[in-house]
Amino acid sequence: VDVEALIAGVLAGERRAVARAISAVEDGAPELPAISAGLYARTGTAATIGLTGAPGVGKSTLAGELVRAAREAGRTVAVLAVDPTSPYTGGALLGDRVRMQEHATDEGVFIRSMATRGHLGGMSLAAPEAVRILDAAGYDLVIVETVGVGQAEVDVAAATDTALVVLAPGLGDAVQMAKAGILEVADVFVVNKADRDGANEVVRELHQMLRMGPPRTWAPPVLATAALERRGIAELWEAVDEHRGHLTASGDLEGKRRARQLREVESLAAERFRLRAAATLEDDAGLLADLAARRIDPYAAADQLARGSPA
Ligand SMILES: Nc1nc2c(ncn2[C@@H]2O[C@H](COP(=O)(O)OP(=O)(O)O)[C@@H](O)[C@H]2O)c(=O)[nH]1
Ligand SMILES: [Mg+2]
Repeated sequence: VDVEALIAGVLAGERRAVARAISAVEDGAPELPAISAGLYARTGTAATIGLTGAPGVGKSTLAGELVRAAREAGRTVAVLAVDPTSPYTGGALLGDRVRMQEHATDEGVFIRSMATRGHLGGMSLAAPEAVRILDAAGYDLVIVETVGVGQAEVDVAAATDTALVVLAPGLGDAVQMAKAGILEVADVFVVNKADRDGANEVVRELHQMLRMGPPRTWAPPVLATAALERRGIAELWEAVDEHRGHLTASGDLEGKRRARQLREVESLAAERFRLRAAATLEDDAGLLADLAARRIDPYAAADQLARGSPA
């Protein structure tokens, strides 16, 4: 792989280069550190939006509508549909492509599914790297859609500037969301399928849960949408804009990004250390023998390994 050409291609916004770079992230390819090094200085300008919620609530449909809103506002946009639990981009994600097909010929739109094939840090590390590639490629807006509401999905949503949590009548109730820790990371709540019975109850339930939670500097609004009928989309777009305005004005955007960088470097370093410690331990016949003979205990052995690693 010609990494220099790949980096230049991404920076020039060439779709094939962007697609190849994201594949390198999925695979945890050996050239990934070099790609990251070549792009990082050119990132940080895209706005990022996360879409999380139970399967079937309408995330992909909403993503398609947000793409339309972004294009109408004259902004370019990328959609990254991620499945943190699967090494394959499964049926749900392929369905997403079909749903967003009307944008397929628009040069200002890039749509891509992503799975975790070989990236050692899993999706919570792979997704932010893929987002940075899209950022470096010049997309004004990056929308990240996850397939469900597990811990990995919460992590991915928390790694965007504005996290949208989507519910729908009969799907993924608020109590379930609270258990998954998703309420805390939500910046905007979307109750989709407002054309169906029960949407008002979901809205009410959410307001109730929010009242019970701790006070926050940003009170997440609860919006009702009917994505299929394109109802409530303008209001949603406005709420996203407002949240971004709040982030910028309050300094929370800087804080959020700093916290994210810290977590990411910490995770990457921990992953490297874990691999190195495992390899060292396997090679250290003496230490293993001491452990087996009970001459050293696991805590002391771990300390020894930790001290032995260069910082
Ligand atoms: N009635 C109704 N159906 C919707 C609405 N939005 C999406 N759907 C449908 O719900 C199904 C799941 O939508 P999808 O966007 O794939 O959900 P995802 O799994 O969260 O990405 C599809 O059949 C959509 O057409 C809506 O506002 N009202
Ligand atoms: Mg979807």
